[in-house]
Amino acid sequence: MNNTTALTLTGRNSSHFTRVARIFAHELGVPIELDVVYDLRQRDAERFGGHPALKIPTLHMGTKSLWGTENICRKLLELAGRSGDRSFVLCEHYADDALRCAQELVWTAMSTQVQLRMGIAVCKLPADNAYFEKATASLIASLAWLEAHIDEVIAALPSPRTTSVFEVTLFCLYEHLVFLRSAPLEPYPKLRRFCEDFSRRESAQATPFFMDAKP
Ligand SMILES: N[C@@H](CCC(=O)N[C@@H](CS)C(=O)NCC(=O)O)C(=O)O
Repeated sequence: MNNTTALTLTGRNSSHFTRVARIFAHELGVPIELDVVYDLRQRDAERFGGHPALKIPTLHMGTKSLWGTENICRKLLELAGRSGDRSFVLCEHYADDALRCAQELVWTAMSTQVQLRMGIAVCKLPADNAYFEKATASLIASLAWLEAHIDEVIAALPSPRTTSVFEVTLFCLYEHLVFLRSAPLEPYPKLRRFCEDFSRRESAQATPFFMDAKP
């Protein structure tokens, strides 16, 4: 693998996991082309860039592929020749338990959002099923915890830094909730302020959420 190999990301413009990888690439100055999956209900791994679990995103580097958003962020740092650059804070660099807990809640909330979206909006299952009601309760409680702890968690990140997996994932989670209007966001003013600040970055502005229209 050399630094001139073109990179492609199988994903969607409406996907918060995809956006995490794209923001990371942008912050690192690594060009990456999006290969859009138009229908998430498909059952053929080839339609998901070869991802056996039928998920997005997958990063393609010549003949090699890598899936898992966190893996992709780590790989992008390597590809940019900046593995040792601690101004990009990966999860393995966290030294604080509140920060580790917060990251776990953000990943979980992102997956819960997928569960709700795939189940209710895409597959048209009843929203009042106990399965989705529990998922919604989990999402709301996670957001409340993040709102209550965001100051200490941000303070626990190494400084100075360019960015961190925590900040990028929190931004993408919150913006995705705004985009899909899937939860009332009034109870979380601190999360909103954090995301307003983050949204001024070029990387955020270059990767807005929108629904990909089938060609
Ligand atoms: N653990 C995976 C999760 C990826 C994920 O859930 N992606 C969503 C889109 S944002 C997806 O593929 N949803 C389709 C499905 O769940 O069937 C990662 O880190 O990349």
